[in-house]
Amino acid sequence: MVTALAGTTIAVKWDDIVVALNGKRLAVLGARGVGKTHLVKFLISGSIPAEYKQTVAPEKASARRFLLNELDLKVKESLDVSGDKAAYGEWKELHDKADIVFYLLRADRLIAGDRDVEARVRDDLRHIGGWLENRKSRPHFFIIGTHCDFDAEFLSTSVGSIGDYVDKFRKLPIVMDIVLRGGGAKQAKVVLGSMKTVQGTEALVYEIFRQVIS
Ligand SMILES: Nc1nc2c(ncn2[C@@H]2O[C@H](COP(=O)(O)OP(=O)(O)O)[C@@H](O)[C@H]2O)c(=O)[nH]1
Ligand SMILES: [Mg+2]
Repeated sequence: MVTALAGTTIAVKWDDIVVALNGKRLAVLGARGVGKTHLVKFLISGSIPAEYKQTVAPEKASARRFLLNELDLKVKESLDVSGDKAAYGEWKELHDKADIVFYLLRADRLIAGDRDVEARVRDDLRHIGGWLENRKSRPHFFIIGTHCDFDAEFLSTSVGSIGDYVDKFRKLPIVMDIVLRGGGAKQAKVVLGSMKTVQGTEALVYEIFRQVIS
C-alpha cells in the first residue's frame, strides 16, 4: 500500500481488500439520519476509484474502478429508532453476528457541541462497548463521522491535511470518551467525511478500506 503523501498517488490493493472483506458480515449502527441507508446502498452497488492522485481534484480520480458488489458484503442496517432504547436489543443481535461494525454519527453536530447528540452517542457507545468486550473474537470496529460538509473547516481542508482534521476531532472530549468505550484507539478506528456527493462517499469508503487492510 502506498500512503497518502501530497503530490503522490495513493492506491489500495484490491486483492487485499477482497481477502479481508469478501462475504463478511457488516453491521451498520447509528441514530436516525446519520447516513446508514446511504452508506449501505453504496456498499452494495457503488464503486471506488482504484487510486487517487493527491494533486488533482477528487473528480479526476482514476478511471479504473473497483466494483463493491464483488465483495459480496452481507450488510445489515440497524433500525431507525431515534433514541428508542428498545432498539438496543436489535443492535446487539446485529453486532454479535458481525465481522465488521460501523457506528455512524453526525460529526458536524459533535464539532458544534450539540449536547443532545453527545448524550445519545455516549449512550450508544456504552452499549456497543460492552458488547465488543464480550466478543471472543473482536470484530473490526469503525466510528464513522458523517456530514462533515456542514463544518466550514472540513470544506477548507485539503486532501493532504485530512489527517490533521481527524486528529483534532479525536481530541474532542466526547470523541476521546467514545473511542475509549470502543476499546481504545487501536480497536476503534475513526473515519470522517461527507457523503453529500458520490465523490465524498467514495473517498470515505476508500479510507475505511485503507484502514481495514492496514
Ligand atoms: N449533507 C450530507 N448529507 C448526508 C450525508 N450522509 C447522508 N446524508 C443524507 O442525509 C439523509 C439521511 O441519510 P440516511 O442514509 O437516510 O440516514 P439513516 O437514517 O441513518 O439511514 C439523506 O438525505 C442522505 O442523503 C453527509 O455526509 N452529508
Ligand atoms: Mg435508514
